[in-house]
Amino acid sequence: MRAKQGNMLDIGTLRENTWCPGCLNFATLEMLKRAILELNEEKEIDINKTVLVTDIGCGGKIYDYININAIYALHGRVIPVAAGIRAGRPDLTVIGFAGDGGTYDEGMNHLVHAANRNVNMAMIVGNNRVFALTKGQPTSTNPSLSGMPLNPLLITADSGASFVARASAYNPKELKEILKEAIIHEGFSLTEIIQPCLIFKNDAEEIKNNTYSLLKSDTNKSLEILRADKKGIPTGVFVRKKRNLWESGSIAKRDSKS
Ligand SMILES: Cc1ncc(C[n+]2csc(CCOP(=O)(O)OP(=O)(O)O)c2C)c(N)n1
Repeated sequence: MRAKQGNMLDIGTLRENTWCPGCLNFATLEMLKRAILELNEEKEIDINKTVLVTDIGCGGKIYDYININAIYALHGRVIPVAAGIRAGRPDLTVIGFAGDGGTYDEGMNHLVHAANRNVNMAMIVGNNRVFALTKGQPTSTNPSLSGMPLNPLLITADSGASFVARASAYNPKELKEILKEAIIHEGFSLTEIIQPCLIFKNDAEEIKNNTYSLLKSDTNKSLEILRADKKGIPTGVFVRKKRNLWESGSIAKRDSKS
């Protein structure tokens, strides 16, 4: 049973929050709750037909703090679980939520294929460039790992994703706006939230100084800038297009041919 707060539902929980004090995950939690509530009010989604699939990790603990239908997936396996839900129940709005470790390291194969098949789900990734819950090992977006950090936004765009975006946890207004669009986008959407890990990779100043918004720019131009800029951290929407969906109908058609 959800309580009403003013005119809006309250989808918080009474679970003790174990994130570190000041963690940027608090900003993301608040904006994700507001995005879901506003979309529900605007009748863009039905909150009772919305499912959150979360990973193991600090970010994944968001499962405990949002009172909507949700499932904890194995580490790195948010996307296949979400895709399975979507295949069986195409009437549901499916949101995946994970860290960069789970999505871009353990789960990279799933990201590439879900983007390529255009699975109709919204994947949200908190990118703090470390495996935070296991105490800060570098992930593949971390320059200290190989000297050549991956840019998963480009990999996902080049895999055919129909929506690719990045927001900063330091710009909650833009974050909420992008999350709302990503959740109702028809097809696969990736939204990366750039954030520091205040304990194991505190590059808060670097993020604040190097982030700039392209949200109001044309997506083709934004994607070009994303490819070219190796130092800055552009935010905004880099891909926004319509493609055929991977739905139960298309799986059935494929199976009947084999
Ligand atoms: C299959 C598997 N491999 C490894 C682990 C250990 N593990 C749990 S959380 C985690 C790190 C999560 O990092 P990330 O996905 O970046 O999320 P964050 O904690 O930074 O939010 C790891 C390696 C696990 N639980 N299961």
